[in-house]
Amino acid sequence: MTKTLPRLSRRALVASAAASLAGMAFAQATPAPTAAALAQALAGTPATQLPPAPGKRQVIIDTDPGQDDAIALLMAMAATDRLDIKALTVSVGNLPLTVTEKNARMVRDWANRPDIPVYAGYPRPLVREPIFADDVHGKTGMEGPTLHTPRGPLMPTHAVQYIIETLRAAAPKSITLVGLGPLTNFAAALNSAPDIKPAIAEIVVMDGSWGVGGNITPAATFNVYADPEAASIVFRSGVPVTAMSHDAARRVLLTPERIVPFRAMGNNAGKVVADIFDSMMAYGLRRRGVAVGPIYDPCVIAYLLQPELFKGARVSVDVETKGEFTTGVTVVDFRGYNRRTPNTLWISEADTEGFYALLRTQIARLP
Ligand SMILES: [Ca+2]
Repeated sequence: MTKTLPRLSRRALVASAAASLAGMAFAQATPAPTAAALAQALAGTPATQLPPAPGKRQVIIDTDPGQDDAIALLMAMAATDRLDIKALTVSVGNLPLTVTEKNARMVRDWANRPDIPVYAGYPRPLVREPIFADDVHGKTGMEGPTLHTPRGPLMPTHAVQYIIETLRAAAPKSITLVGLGPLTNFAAALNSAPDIKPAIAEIVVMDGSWGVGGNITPAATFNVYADPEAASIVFRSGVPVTAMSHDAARRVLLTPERIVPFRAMGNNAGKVVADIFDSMMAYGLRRRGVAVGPIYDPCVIAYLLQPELFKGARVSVDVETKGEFTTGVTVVDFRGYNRRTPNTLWISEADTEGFYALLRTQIARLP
C-alpha cells in the first residue's frame, strides 16, 4: 500500500527544513542526557550523601514519648561519647503532656541516666486544639514493655524557660536543638527570645514529607499537623534546620527479622526495644495487614551520630498553615521557584542496613 504524503505549501516546506536543520544542530551540540541525568534535571536539587560529623555535640532533645521517641532517646542516651544531652524537654504530641513527661522520665531510668534533667513544656499547641496518636502508641504511649513509676522527679522550671536561659548562657552555635515531636516548645522559645538564635548550631527535626504523603492526614505528617504554626516559626526562624523527612524515615522499615537481634542482646534495653518493636509490628498488621512499619524518631538520632547514612539537599521549605485539605504540609522547593536562600537540609534517603547496625550498637551499650 502506498502512503500519500500530505501536500505542503512551498513556504511550509522551507520552514520545516529550517527547523529540522536547527534541530540537528542542537542535537549535535548537546549530546542526549542519560535517563538518570534527565530525571535529576527534572527533579531539581539532588540529594547527596552527607559527610561524617566527628566530635561531640551538645543537644537539648524535645520529645513526646511515644514508642519511637523511647527508642530514639535510648539510642541517644547510650551515645555518651558523641552526645552531651543537656536536658530532655517534653512536648504534648503523641499523648497529653502528663503522659509524655512521665514516659520521658521512665525512658531515662531504662538508660540509667539520672544525670539528664527532664523539663515539661506547653500542654497544648500554640493556637490549635491538641490531637493525639494514642491509637498508634496505646493509652500509655508506651505499649509493649513493662512500665514502672519513674524514679527521678520532673524539674520545676518550664521547658521553654529552661531552653531560653540555657541558650542565653551558651557560646555561639554551640547547642543543637533536636525536635522529636510537635515543635511548640522550640517555637515558643524562638518567638519570645529571638536573641537565643546565635547560640543554636542547628535545629534537627523529625518533620515533614514530600512525595510520600502524610501519616495523620493524606497530606500531612503528625508532628507538623499537630502544631503547624509552631513548625512554620521554626522553619522560618533563620536558624539552619535539618529535617529528617518521612521520605527518608519510611525507608527504614521495621520487619520481624530486624527485631530478633534486640531480643537476643540479653540486656534490659534490648528487651524494651524488642517489646516496643513487637507492639509496632502488631499495629502494622492491624493497620496495613502486613508486619512491617516505619520507625521515625530514631532516624534523627542516627543522623546526629552518623550523618553519612543519609542523603539530603539544601532547599527552601515552607509549612502550610491555612490549607483546606493540606494543613501541615511541608512544601519543599527543589527547583528554586522561591528564589530564596535554602533554610533547610532536607533528608530524603537513608541507608537502612547501616541504620539498624548503628541502632544495635547503641542499644547493646545500655544496661
Ligand atoms: Ca515523637
